[in-house]
Amino acid sequence: MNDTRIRSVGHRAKVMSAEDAALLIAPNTTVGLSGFTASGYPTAVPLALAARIEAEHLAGRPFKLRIWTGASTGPELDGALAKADGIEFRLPYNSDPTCRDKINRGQMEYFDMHLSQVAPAAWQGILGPLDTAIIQVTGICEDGSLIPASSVGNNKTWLDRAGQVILEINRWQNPELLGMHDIYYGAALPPNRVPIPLIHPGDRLGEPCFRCDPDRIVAIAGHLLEFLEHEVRKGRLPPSLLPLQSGVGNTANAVLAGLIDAPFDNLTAYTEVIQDGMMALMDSGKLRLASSTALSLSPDLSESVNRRMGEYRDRIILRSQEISNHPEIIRRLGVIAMNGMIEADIYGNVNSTHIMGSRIQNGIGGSGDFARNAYISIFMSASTAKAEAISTIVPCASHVDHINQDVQVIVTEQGLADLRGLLPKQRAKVVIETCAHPVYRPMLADYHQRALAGSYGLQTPMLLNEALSWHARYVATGSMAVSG
Ligand code: 0RQ
Repeated sequence: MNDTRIRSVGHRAKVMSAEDAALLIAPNTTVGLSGFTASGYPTAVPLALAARIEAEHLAGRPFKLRIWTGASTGPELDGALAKADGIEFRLPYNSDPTCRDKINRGQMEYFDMHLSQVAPAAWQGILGPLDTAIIQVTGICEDGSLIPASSVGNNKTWLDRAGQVILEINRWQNPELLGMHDIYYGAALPPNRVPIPLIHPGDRLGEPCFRCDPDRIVAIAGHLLEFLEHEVRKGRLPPSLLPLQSGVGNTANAVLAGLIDAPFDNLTAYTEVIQDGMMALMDSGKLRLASSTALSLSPDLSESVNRRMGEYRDRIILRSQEISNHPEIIRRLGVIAMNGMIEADIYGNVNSTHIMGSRIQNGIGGSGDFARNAYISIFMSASTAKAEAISTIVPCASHVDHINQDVQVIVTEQGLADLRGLLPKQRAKVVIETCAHPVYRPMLADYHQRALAGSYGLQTPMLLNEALSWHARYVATGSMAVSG
């Protein structure tokens, strides 16, 4: 497919109808939509959502949403959702007559805020969590960045804060819009607030496009693909690879879907959960069969897989978890394990479970079964979390689930570190140079240099008083970065 509006292959694999996109939105959740006046607001997904809400109401099921926008929008958004009686709460500015009527009758809550204070309030969390962003864009670049439409409003914040993102492409707006926008990523809450360097009305401070989390995932998949192709060329992996294992979570799921573009055929999987990404790989014909203990699919995919279950019976095998995760079988088959992580330290010790060393996220699950026994054990994550306030590459992991001996490859959107055969000091150099985010890379390099000069021992250099200081700083200030 040669779609000039969607240049990122990873995004092309996710194209769906407005009706299917509307199914991703659950009742009683908060949705942040693009739009500032009747400009740059999505239409197809809100209309499909309004139809869905009407159908739910007819079936006697309540369905209301909390709606955040940039300012007023148009009839296909505010008007349609209000007519379907689907808006419980709305902010900020509104000019839609149906909304106005419902607000004045006490049937809709309306929070009339200063427009400049909406994004900071969303960042402070005082408005509650944002579940979904529905953003109109005019295109998606090769690297996954998003070309804005004719309004910017709160879109950057919605994209940064939302749990899931639905993009609607406006194919009417001229592609020459690219370059008109200035998307500034330097705004921060006190005490990290710094002057916004806008001196003249024509100053450009930021970037022409929105960043969006999935492009990190597309990049991770790209690095992984390159690595696997390299291993095949070297003769260390056969052309159909070895059985794949893919862990739980957003990253592992999306990275697997990204392998659709891989030049490999006849793939197999020996894993413990089959998520949407693996089904996409199977539907593409790349994945011949998958062995697992569970189908763990999103609600809308469950429905279509359930309808076609007969087609999958010969290609999916479900087993007890003592077999799906059996160390001897994983070792014998030579599984390529790909698991998500919370953080890794510069020596390749991986934390899969604890935020800042003490707060449990999920649990170790099957990651240890696979990591220790895999032919190649890969851990992946975006290089930062919480809007760059946290580096996922740290001087010292705040909790260790997978010791460095069980971790052969670390990959972030920045790059892939192949740690096989490297000594601790060599591992640190490669991890810092390839995986760390540019904001944190110099800080890590500086730490490592000073550790090399002043550590108690030189096998695995460490500054005892500093090793966990990044985590302590985050807990104290809300950021691992040193301000000023
Ligand atoms: O927080 O939910 O508040 O937004 O952690 O992060 O990036 O969406 O990652 O969904 O891929 O999950 C390790 C948890 C990764 C998963 C883990 C925050 C981040 C977000 C989720 P929000 P992402 P993923 C065998 C494999 C252990 C079990 C396993 C997991 C949330 O992969 O549970 O591997 N693994 N099983 O913001 C603070 C950091 C952070 C961070 C991420 N460094 N510091 N917060 N987050 N990194 C299969 C089975 O066992 C079934």
